[in-house]
Amino acid sequence: MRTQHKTTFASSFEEDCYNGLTSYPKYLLSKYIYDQKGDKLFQDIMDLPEYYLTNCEYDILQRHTSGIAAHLAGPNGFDLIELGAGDGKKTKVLLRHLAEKNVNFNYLPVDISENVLKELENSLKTELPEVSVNIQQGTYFQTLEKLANYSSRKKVIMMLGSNIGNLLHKDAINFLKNISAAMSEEDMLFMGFDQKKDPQIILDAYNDPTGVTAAFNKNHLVRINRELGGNFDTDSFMHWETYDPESGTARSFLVSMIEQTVNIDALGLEVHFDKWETIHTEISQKYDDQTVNWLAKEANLKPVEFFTDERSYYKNYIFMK
Ligand code: AVI
Repeated sequence: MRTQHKTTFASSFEEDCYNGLTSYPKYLLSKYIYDQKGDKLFQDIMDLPEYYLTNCEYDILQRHTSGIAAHLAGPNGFDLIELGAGDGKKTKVLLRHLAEKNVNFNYLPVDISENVLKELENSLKTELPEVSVNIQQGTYFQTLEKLANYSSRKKVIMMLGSNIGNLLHKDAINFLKNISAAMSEEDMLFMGFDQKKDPQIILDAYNDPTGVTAAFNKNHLVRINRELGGNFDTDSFMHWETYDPESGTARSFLVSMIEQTVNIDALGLEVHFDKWETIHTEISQKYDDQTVNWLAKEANLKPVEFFTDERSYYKNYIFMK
């Protein structure tokens, strides 16, 4: 590996890749998996029979729609702000119910991708034309700040998919603190947390036999090759998943099956891999009530209710300040 330190970078993607691949042990940040191809692979993951998370949350929203809606809707209506709205498949269950019950609410889906938001807006126009939709393109916290004075009504901030699980606990606490700072006393946070369960079920969810998850993980390398002029041979890396049932942390790795050197032109970097050397690529944290209560307390939030599926694989909690 070259020893001189690069100090100027054209983007945070460059800088983060440089830092991760010159560290020991090596790592890459999971947020960079999601380019167009990564988004598509994640959609495919959500359709896998092994990836139980999506169906569990869908099941919760279907079984407990009226209970959830009763908690979220304030007496004067409310604004429903969804962080990371995606295709809205799960959210539409709730939106449909709220519309049928004539609840007075606005739906404000937040996403970094204008495309995703436009598609969601168009699908809602045909499927649920009675819902008032106001798309918000931007990062989560910039948008929450911008929406602070959007209306005087109760705000419900919603984040589905156990996306918080991709953060280390200290980062999750900061994330929740930022949400809490955007909430007033009557506001609510509705958030999904994947739960600890039979460790084999978790390992299978992140290591499907068809190799979709492996391709998703290797998209890190594909993206570096395309955008940073890398020459990773993706076949010489294997996807590897571990799960620690005590901490509840599932960890994804790419393991170099041979000794090799990879060049990344845009970073001016030669990266050496010993045989079986690893790149840590993602964590997917699994929770129990004790851990969720602790995270909430650290972030100045209180869990006031939760909803779960038949097997208690997954929980959606409601938090207030
Ligand atoms: C987006 N996130 C919650 C997924 C998860 O379960 O950690 C990403 C994922 N990684 C591998 N499979 C799915």
